[in-house]
Amino acid sequence: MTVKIFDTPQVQDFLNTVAGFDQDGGSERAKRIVHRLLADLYRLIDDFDITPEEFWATASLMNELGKGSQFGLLAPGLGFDHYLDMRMDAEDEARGLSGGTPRTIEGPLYVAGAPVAEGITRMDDGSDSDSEVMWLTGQVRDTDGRPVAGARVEIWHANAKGGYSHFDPSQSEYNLRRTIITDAEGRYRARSIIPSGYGVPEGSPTDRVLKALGRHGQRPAHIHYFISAPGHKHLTTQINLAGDPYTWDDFAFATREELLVEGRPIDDAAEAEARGLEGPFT
Ligand code: MBD
Ligand code: FE
Repeated sequence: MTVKIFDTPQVQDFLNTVAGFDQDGGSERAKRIVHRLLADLYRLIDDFDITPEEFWATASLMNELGKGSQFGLLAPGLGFDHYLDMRMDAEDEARGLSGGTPRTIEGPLYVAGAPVAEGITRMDDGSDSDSEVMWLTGQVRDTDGRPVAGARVEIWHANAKGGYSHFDPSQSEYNLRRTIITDAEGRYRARSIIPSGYGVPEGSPTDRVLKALGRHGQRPAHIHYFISAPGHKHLTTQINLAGDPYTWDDFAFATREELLVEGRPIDDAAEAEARGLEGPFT
């Protein structure tokens, strides 16, 4: 039998008590936020006639997410990371800050403390001889187009199986994770291997939520960047390797037109030398 109790004074008084409105201590902001959150959820329980079994199954799913440290993986799948980006974009626009490479989400797989190199580095440990060599080169410029020397470029990406070191026990520590300090011209160069897209682990709690929505947990091939320099706003972004079937079907909603990069074969040794694409690596 469907009952509706949310709009009764008893329930409204009860919500106020639960959110600490009758107490002096605590934080006003926390009280107001928890009150809103609980009100929305209580109303949802009424409107969808959520059964106790459904409620406790959800509690159990949340426990599993926590045990597997997976809330950070489900969050982008539910659009939270991209929604926060949309809010920061709107804030920048309202402040008149525009131009430059657009931001996109960090994701849950960054690890601090990667090896630091000056100007040029090699990111892969050389253990994966089947993967194709990839060079990442670029120049950090400020919004007036001036090169930024000494900027920190942190790069991390998956291997050809879509796995990230630290989370994938088959890889060495900090494989495919480096920090490069830009040279006098603001440039960085990194030798690495071409990554594949990431897929949410089959059967994981995140996968079960996505499956319930009829969705997949695939990301297109991508490379993460943090760019920072004193006196400049931190940039969190990614590039996408063009041509991936998931480019516009990313479960984490991170693709942006301006971040699509068309790879290009370098088969001319003279060009490679002219562009400084060789060791020694620091
Ligand atoms: C990833 O590699 C990633 O970048 C995001 C956002 C989510 C899961 C895996
Ligand atoms: Fe990623």
